[in-house]
Amino acid sequence: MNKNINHTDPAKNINSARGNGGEPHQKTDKRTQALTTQQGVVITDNQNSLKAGSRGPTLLEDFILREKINHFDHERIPERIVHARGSAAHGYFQLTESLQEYTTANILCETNTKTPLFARFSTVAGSKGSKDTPRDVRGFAVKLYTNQGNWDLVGNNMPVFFIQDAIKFPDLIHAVKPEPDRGFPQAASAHDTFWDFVSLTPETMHNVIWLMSDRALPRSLRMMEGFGIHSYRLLNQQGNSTFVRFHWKPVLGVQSTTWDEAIKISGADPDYHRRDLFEAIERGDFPEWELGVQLFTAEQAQQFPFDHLDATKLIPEELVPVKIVGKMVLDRYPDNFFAETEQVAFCPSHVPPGIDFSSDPLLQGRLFSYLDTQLSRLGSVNFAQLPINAPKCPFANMQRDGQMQMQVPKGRVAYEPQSLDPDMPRESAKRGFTSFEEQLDDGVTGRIRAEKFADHYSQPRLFYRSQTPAEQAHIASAYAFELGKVDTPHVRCRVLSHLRLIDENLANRVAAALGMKLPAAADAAAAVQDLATSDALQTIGLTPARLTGRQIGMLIAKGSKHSEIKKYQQALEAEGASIKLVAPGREVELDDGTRLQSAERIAGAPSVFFDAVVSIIMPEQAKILANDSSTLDWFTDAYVHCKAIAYCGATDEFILSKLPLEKDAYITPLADIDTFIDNAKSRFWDREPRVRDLA
Ligand code: HDE
Repeated sequence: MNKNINHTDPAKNINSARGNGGEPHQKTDKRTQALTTQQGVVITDNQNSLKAGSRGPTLLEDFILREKINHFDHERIPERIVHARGSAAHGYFQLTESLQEYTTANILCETNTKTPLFARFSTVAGSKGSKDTPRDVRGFAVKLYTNQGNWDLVGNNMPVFFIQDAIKFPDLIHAVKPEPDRGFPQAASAHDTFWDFVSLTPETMHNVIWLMSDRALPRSLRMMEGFGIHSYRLLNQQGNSTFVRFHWKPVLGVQSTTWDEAIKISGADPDYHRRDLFEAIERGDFPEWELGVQLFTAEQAQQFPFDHLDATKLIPEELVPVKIVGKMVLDRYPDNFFAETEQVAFCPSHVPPGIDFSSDPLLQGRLFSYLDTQLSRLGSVNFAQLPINAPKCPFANMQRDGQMQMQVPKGRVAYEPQSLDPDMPRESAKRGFTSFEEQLDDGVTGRIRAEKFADHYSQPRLFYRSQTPAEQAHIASAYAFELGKVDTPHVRCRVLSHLRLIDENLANRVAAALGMKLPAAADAAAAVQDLATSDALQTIGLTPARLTGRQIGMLIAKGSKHSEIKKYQQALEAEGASIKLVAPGREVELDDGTRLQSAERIAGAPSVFFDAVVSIIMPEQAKILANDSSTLDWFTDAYVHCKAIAYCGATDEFILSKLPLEKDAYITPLADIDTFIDNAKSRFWDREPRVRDLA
């Protein structure tokens, strides 16, 4: 952790010369290969274009310049229409419990196979360069390179979706994206068009309340649940079908930031989640999730108080338990962001034999959309040949040609049936993909929604009533914040009319925070049910009281006691925390003369980056830091974000005493290390009503 300071500059060993205009020329030597054009021609000078005289115009003849600039001009591909901003990692999946009884998919039957995978996490609404921490749903897409073909489980970090039918997806996305006339807001749902659309579309109410909850503010990508959302089918040897909903459960538990933190993080580090994923993998703290399945039959489904083909409905774990069957580990960051994270193409239609689709109308639309979108994004039907997309099991077919064809097929046969080439691939009834033979009960074609889809409020009510009081306050405050950004009064009013059907108390809180009168309740299309609450839907309830995966910020400065620093480092690391040293500069001389490198300057590392903070400084430095606003914010923010703080005498005397904070059980002197360690495992939510006027 205490990296040795190394000031050696490797550039000194490079074979470098200066050119006519003072420009550096780093020349190849025995170790390095020569720089070439795309055609393999070695380049003599990568600093100067070919000119008529040293001060004259550039010559068209310079094919080296033209090739380089031409390639550069076309470096970008269209970003994803949704989920443009993402971060990914390689890893593997290992099954712990076979589902052989239910499916023929090897990945769900073979416990001794390690299946390589690539997982990409994303925000939905923002552009590729937008911040990591908006209030948003997160994409959770996993490409599993199974030995029977790729399986893309393309899900989200929330178990439900906004709409019930794919035909509404373009409307939903157009409503949430920047408004077309003004081109803002970026990566935000807090604007009129989003709330106008959702307030006129009651089926969105369930996902919207999840969006208003702390689930939309993950602390880390490593601390999110993933959900396949739709019901899929598992098919066994006999062709029997069992419905399944897929869950990814993070080993670190579900953890979130507060809204105030999320806003400040996005200013201080727009790459917060991406950096966290990268650093965790670099440290060897490999993110892990358990794969869970909810299995149920069509007969069971008929007893549910909702239709499971409706993607706005979750199946409470109390109704159908989540059976843990395997584990995903992410152990390698991509080598190249573009080639892998950007070019990966997920399609829910990629499933191996033994996994099949349900008739969920949203899923059915997705089966078309994802394949189709790759044509605009990757530009060719051959996108599956890119290394990140290609299966890792044998594959062979007679599809041919197309832009950017990478393969060189041999022979004269590219059709089937054929009798000229005995080596060409043929179908296999035994190993091939088979669709479930569903007996359809309603053979009439029509644009008709299933009747039970009309229940729009029972599950949002279930969700709200399942939350702890702190989470309910966050939800009410989120509605108030978002609606506070909506200028059109009738839109705000319409949202309140829906909230009354979800929970009268929620509606009252939001109306009061907005200073508005409650309108009449909306007209529900179906009776609202009081369903049994479910603790599994909480966030705070799912945060384990552990330090593993948490990050502690430690403020040190000139003359800080090395022995104290070590004591805290050792104790915290033993509990699984990682520690970042924060200081006025990047190097610090301690009391015993040791020079330590800090991870960040305090001006660049606000306490919103950390789960708890420790301050070990001497009086002289404390006096200086007491006049530094970033230091004062460091402690104030840790306090208002309900974090544990361990302080030394000088911090107390010169800094804390200046701040409007009340010493409570989560603010402890350095000597009380055990209490700090216990406190740092969670947030002190009891402090929140004293520091924030929540709705
Ligand atoms: Fe997507 N979605 N989606 N979506 N979605 C895309 O595909 C679409 C839906 C999800 O990391 C696009 O390759 C339609 C539900 C994720 O690359 C596009 C509908 C869920 C990702 C598309 C939905 C998702 C996408 C954009 C309604 C959760 C990012 C680029 C029928 C279960 C994957 C692309 C990645 C991406 C369409 C609804 C999750 C346009 C039409 C429900 C995680 O094809």
